[in-house]
Amino acid sequence: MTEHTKQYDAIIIGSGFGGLYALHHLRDQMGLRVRAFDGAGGVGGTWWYNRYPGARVDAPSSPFYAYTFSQELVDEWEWTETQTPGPSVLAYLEHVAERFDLLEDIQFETWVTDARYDEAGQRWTIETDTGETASAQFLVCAVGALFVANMPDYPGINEFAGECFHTGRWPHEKVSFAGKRVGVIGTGSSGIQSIPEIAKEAEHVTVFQRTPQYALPARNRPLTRDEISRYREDWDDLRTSMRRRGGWPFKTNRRRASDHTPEERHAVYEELWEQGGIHLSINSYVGVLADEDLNGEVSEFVRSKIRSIVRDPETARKLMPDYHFATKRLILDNGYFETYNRDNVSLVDLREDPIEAFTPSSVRTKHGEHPIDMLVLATGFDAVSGSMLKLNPKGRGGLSLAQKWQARFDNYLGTTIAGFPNLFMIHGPGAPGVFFTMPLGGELTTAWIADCIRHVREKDLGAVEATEEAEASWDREINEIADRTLYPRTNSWYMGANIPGKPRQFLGHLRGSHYFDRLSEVADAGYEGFAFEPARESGASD
Ligand code: NA7
Repeated sequence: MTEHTKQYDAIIIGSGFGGLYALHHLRDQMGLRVRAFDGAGGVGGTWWYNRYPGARVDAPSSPFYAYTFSQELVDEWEWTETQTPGPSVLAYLEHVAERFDLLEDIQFETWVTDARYDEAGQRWTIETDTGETASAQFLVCAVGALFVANMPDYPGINEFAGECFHTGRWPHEKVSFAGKRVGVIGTGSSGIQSIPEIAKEAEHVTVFQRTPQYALPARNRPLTRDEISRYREDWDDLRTSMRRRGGWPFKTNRRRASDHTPEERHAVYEELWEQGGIHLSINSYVGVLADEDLNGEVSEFVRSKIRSIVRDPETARKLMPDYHFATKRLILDNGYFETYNRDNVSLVDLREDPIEAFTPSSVRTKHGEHPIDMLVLATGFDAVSGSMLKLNPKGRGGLSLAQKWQARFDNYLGTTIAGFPNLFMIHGPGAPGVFFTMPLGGELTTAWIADCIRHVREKDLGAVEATEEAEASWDREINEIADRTLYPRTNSWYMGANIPGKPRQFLGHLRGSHYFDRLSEVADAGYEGFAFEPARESGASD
C-alpha cells in the first residue's frame, strides 16, 4: 500500500449482472464507499464478450432473466421476445448502469492483476494493469461463471492462417461469413445458437462435434402487450414465485410417470416438445433428472425427434446424444437440427474421426482433410472456478487461491473461502449459479453479503472468515443433493470435465430456493460456520 492507494469500504470486481447490482446495493442501500473494476470496455460481463451471431439467453428469459428489485425498471423496460437476444440483454444492462448512476463508480479497461489480504490491516489491496492500487475492507468478486475461454490445443492450431474467433471473445465489429468455408468446433449452447446463423451466410460450414446434444426447440416468439402488462402488474408475486420455485415463476407439474401408460407419457412429451423451452425437462414427470429409466425414456423421445428432423440418416446417427437427458446444460435451439438439411453444412463426429492436426488452411482429421477459411471455437469456458483462479487472490499467510484450490474448490455457501477473510464471491463454486435465474440469484446473494458486512461493521468487528469445518460440511451438503440426481454421472462443465486436468467436483447447488433459505438460516444462527475477528486499531475502518 502506498500513499496513492485509494481507500474504499468495498471493491467489486466485475460489472456484469452480479457486479452491477452489488454496486447499486452496497453503495445506494448501505451507503458504503464502493469502487468497481472491470477489464472490459463497458458493462455487461458475459454479455459484453459473447457477441456471436445467434446469442440468446438459453433459459426461459424475458422478462425473468432480468433484475427484479425495482418495479420502475420492470415498468419501463420493453422486452420484445420470449428468448431475449444477446444485444438486448446488453442494452438493458447499459440502461441499468445509466439509470442507477453506476457508471461513475466503475473503472473500465482496468484489469485487477493482484489482490492481497493484509492480515494486520484486515483489508484487501488490489493492483491493476493501469498501475493503480486500491484498498478496501471487503472484496466482492463478481468475476463471472462463464468467463475464462477454453481454448483447444490441437497440434498446429496456432499455425492456422485464417480468421479465428472464440464465441466467448467475439469481435465487436460485424464478422462476415460470406463466401467462406467456416469450421466450428463445439456444440454447446454457443455452437448450437451460432451454427444456424453462420450457415445462412457462409459458403460451407463444417461442424466438429465431440458430444452430440439434447437441444429442445426454443419456440421463440414476440411477447404480447397483454403478457407484458400482466407481468408488470403481478411483478411482486412473480418475484416471490421465482424465489420459491428454483428461479422461475412457473408451477411445475408433480405428476408421476407410473400413473401413466407409455402411450400417455408419449403424448405428454409431444405436448411439451410443441410447447418448447425447458418444459420437457421441468414439466413432464417428477424425477426426470434422478430416475434412470424415466430419463432414458425422455432421452429416447428427443432422439426420435432428431431423427425425424434430420433427413440424412448418417448425419442423424452422428447427432444422437447418449448421456442422460438434461444432465449437461440443456440447450434451447432455433432451427439447429434443421440446419443439417442444408447442402452447405456437414458434420464431423470427433468420436470416430478425431482431429489430428491443423494446417494453415485446413483441419486434418483421422479420415480426411477439411479446408477452411475461418475457425469458430465454440469450445466454452473454464466454468465457475476459472475466473476466480484467474484473479488468484492471496489470502491469509499469502496463500494463493490456486494453491488452496489445487485438488478441490473448497468454499462455504458458494460465497466465502476459509483463509480469505472479508472476500465474497457471487456465483462461485457451491452456489446455485446457472441452476437458478442468475440476475435474481445475484440480487439475493448480494443482499446476504450486505447483511454480513453490516453485521461486521455494526459489531465493530474487523474480519469475517469461513471455517474449514464449515467448508467440509458444505461440500458434503451440496454433493448429497447432487448425488441424488444423474448429474454427476455425466461428463459436463458442471463437473469440471471439459477442462483437461481440472478437479472433478460438482460445481453448483442444485436446489436454489433451498440454498437461499440456508443462507438465511446461517445468518439467523449468528453466522454459523464463520469466525469473526475484532477490529484492529490500525485497519478496518480507514
Ligand atoms: P459449452 O456448453 O461448454 O460447450 C462447449 C462445446 O465445445 C462442447 O460441445 C464441448 O464438447 C466442445 N469442446 C470443448 N473443448 C473441445 C475440444 N478440445 N475439442 C472438441 N470439442 C470441444 O460452452 P458454450 O459456450 O456453448 O456454453 C456455455 C454456457 O453458456 C452454456 O452452458 C450456457 O449456460 C451459456 P464436450 O461437450 O465438452 O464434449
